[in-house]
Amino acid sequence: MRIRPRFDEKKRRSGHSCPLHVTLIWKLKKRGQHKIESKPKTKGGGRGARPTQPSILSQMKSVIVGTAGHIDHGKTALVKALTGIDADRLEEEKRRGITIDIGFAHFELPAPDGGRIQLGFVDVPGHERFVRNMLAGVGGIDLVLLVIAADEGIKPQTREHFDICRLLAIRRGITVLTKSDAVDAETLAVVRLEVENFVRGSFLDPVQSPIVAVSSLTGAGLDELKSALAQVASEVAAKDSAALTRLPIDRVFTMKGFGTVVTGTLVAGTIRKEEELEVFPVGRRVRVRGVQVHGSPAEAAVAGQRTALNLNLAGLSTGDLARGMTLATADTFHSTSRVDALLSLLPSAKPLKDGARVHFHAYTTEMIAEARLYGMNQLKPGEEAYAQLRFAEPMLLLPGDRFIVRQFSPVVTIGGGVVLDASPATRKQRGEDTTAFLKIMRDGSLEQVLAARVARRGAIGLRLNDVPGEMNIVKGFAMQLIDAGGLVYCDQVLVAPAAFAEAKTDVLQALKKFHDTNPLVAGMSKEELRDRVNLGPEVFYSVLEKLAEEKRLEVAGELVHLPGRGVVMKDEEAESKKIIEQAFASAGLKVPSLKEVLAGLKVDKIRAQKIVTLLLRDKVLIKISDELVFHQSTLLDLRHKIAALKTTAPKIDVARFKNMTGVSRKYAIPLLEYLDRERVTRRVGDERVIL
Ligand SMILES: Nc1nc2c(ncn2[C@@H]2O[C@H](COP(=O)(O)OP(=O)(O)OP(=O)(O)O)[C@@H](O)[C@H]2O)c(=O)[nH]1
Ligand SMILES: [Mg+2]
Repeated sequence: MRIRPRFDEKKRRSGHSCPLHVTLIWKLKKRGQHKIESKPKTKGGGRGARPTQPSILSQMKSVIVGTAGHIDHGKTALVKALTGIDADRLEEEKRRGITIDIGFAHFELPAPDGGRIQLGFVDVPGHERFVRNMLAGVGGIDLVLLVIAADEGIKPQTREHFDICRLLAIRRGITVLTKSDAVDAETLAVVRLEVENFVRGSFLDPVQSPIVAVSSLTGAGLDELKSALAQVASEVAAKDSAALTRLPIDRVFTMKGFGTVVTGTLVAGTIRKEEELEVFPVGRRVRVRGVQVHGSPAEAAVAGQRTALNLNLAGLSTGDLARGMTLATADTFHSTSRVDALLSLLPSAKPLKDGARVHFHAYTTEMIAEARLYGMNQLKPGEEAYAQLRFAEPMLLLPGDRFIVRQFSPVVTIGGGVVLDASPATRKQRGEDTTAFLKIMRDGSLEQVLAARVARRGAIGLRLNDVPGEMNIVKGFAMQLIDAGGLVYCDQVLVAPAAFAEAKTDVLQALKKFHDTNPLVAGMSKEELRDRVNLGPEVFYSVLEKLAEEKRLEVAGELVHLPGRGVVMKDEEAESKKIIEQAFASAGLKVPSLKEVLAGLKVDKIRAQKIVTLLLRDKVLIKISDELVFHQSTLLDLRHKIAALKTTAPKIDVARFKNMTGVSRKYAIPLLEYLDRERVTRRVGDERVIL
């Protein structure tokens, strides 16, 4: 079951719940002051001026910062104090003074190296009832601000959000002690100590990650926080803008006059105007009419940027899109209903039984899943295991994607993990070595991963075109890996050397068996052989080619045979030839059908047919119609007989011919026509004149 948050429905109806900056830009555009195609004045210098240079944007490092922490600890206030933007955009949020759904803001900071860093903020709700919304926002972030109010210290959602960050393997962050103005210096020092102990040994360990005390009210500590942010953001590994594109959708709405707009954190790749993307799991294409990055029109959005796209839906309607879907590079990926993963259970969780149902969250997707544990009946708290997650509906997931699982009921975060294989083998293909395979997926180099992915498919192999999608790598890189991997190319299919060798052995064995049971036959037809060894055409023909090259078999037209086998011995051929000839010679004019003669022979049909062809070529047998073949001596006799009639009776009709020869009408007519063709007779009305 796909769970669509209520707010999406609300937004679609009201059409005005997009963030302020997006609304503003699109409104300006509507008035013609700021066309979506036109360039922002600050960059392009007005109409007709230099085009916006996406390269400038892409050169500036873009980092997504997420907030995390307990309700009311001052996350939204902090984002506003840093960026000037109120990320609480819903009317209900403003009324209740709490964040309900994720909100967004952005600003730029001077980087320590003298350049600039673009920071996109995803502000999340702290309320325990909205953890699922928090999860939709936190999936794409690069660094986290773990917000802890100095006057309250560590609270339940401080722990839960921190667990989530660790399970998602967020690498960097800053711990922010907010509301420093609300406590005295002594209390602040105590809280700091408590917090230091809390984060020690994690990615937020004070050794590498600062703990900064601030007051959003007075502004105290904000400068220190900004320079810490610039420092950590400059150290964070940037998302890969050259990778295959993925934009998990977090909002969908319509703007009057502009149509459908989707927003999300661009987690990989680049999206350009006019580009076509595929919607997952819908599997349909849409076209990008316009791109906005952090609220400004752009030629392109690159990974690490908050992105809004104005879409041409090409037959879809706005209602077909929702949070949880993904826009991605077209014609590359497949949605999946099951993934193999490494699943970790939090020490605080209850044991997880094999087959248990959980709430699964990855990027903006939320889905019910069944967790099938490999090789165990239950997963203990604090431990990890390989598991297959089976979803109620397909979605786009790729190796390396992190996810969170929450207990089915009551709903609390219990664990998470990483997708190792989004195209798992079926039970039949799998055999016993799933664990070994998943270990390679987890720890192996990309070359080893590719080799294992190819090898597990045996002689079926992996299609070249499926490598990028299955491994989430661009084609050029896939080709490099393939070239380095010692894999066998079978046209468009990759096969492991061992499987190729096995296929070769199978082909040779099948041929040998064929020759043993059909000693008089020249060879086995290619298709029959392929059928026997059960290989796909690409692999089969590559195997044939290789074996022929190695002179271990020979291909003659459509037939394949082992060297020195499948050639009929001279005397055997002669014997068959004699039998056929005899059969026709002794039959006189009352010849049997060719089929009957061939069926009576011991030699193989194809071979016999060949001998008949030879006999016809040598004019030992003569074909006078599609059905009738005679021995040449029989026809010669007939010609003599007819010629001899000429002196006594120069004309002959069908009845007389039948009488004379003793054949039925079925034979008489074709024979007379033959005689006409041979100019022994000439037809005149119903009679024949003997020439
Ligand atoms: N004195 C003081 N009050 C603050 C500070 N920061 C936030 N507040 C107040 O704390 C309350 C909650 O702040 P928010 O920023 O909404 O808290 P939040 O963490 O975003 O809350 P949720 O999003 O609902 O989880 C508000 O009334 C703020 O005015 C601060 O530095 N000092
Ligand atoms: Mg808030």
